[in-house]
Amino acid sequence: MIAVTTVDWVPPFAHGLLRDLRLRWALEEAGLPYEMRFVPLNGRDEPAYRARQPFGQIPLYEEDGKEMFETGAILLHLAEKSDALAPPAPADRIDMTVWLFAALSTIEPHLQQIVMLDLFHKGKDWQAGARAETEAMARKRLGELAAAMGGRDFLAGGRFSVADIAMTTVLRIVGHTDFLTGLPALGVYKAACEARPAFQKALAGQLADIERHAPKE
Ligand SMILES: N[C@@H](CCC(=O)N[C@@H](CS)C(=O)NCC(=O)O)C(=O)O
Repeated sequence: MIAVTTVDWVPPFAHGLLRDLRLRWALEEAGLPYEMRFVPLNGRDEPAYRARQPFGQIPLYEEDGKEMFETGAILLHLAEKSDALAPPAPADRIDMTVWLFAALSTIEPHLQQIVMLDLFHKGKDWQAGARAETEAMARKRLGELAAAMGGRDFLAGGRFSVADIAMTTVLRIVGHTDFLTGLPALGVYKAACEARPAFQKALAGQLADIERHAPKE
């Protein structure tokens, strides 16, 4: 039995971006049954939740009583479980791991900083000063990624894998910017990954769950 815990609701700017999307997408691609569980947005500091997730973050993954956090670790675990999520050749699986880490540790931090500045620290007096340098660094990393991808459809082994789930969901973080404009290698790649039925189902599931838990006016 697989269960994914996420927050019950978030403000609109985070709709379609919550990281439970990565796990929903992988599970849909793999055809593995799972259930969603919900922690109140303000309940993540409760000792009971902290005991399970030391940083109070989502998502939390549970499989047959074993719990995991960190989406990268969980995606790699799922890649071991399903041929739909990883290329078969050992060398290609190494590439998959490399690119998953590239997404989460080389690209994501810079894009996440943009979100922090644009959405969480908007209007603060120091925000404008930090924004230009942060944007330059994010654009530099995205340009490097586009050059490395060179128009290929997938990151590893010539086929879809958890590396693409990580990278696509990371690229979505700056959907409110024009950073991908002028980088067709990334824009086309992201759009193709997002067109996959499993992604569409996962996204619809996240949005429906958020809507269902929306605070009553
Ligand atoms: N590195 C973690 C990041 C998880 C994360 O940042 N989750 C967000 C929601 S999408 C969260 O819980 N943020 C609240 C916080 O960091 O306190 C992972 O990939 O699982």
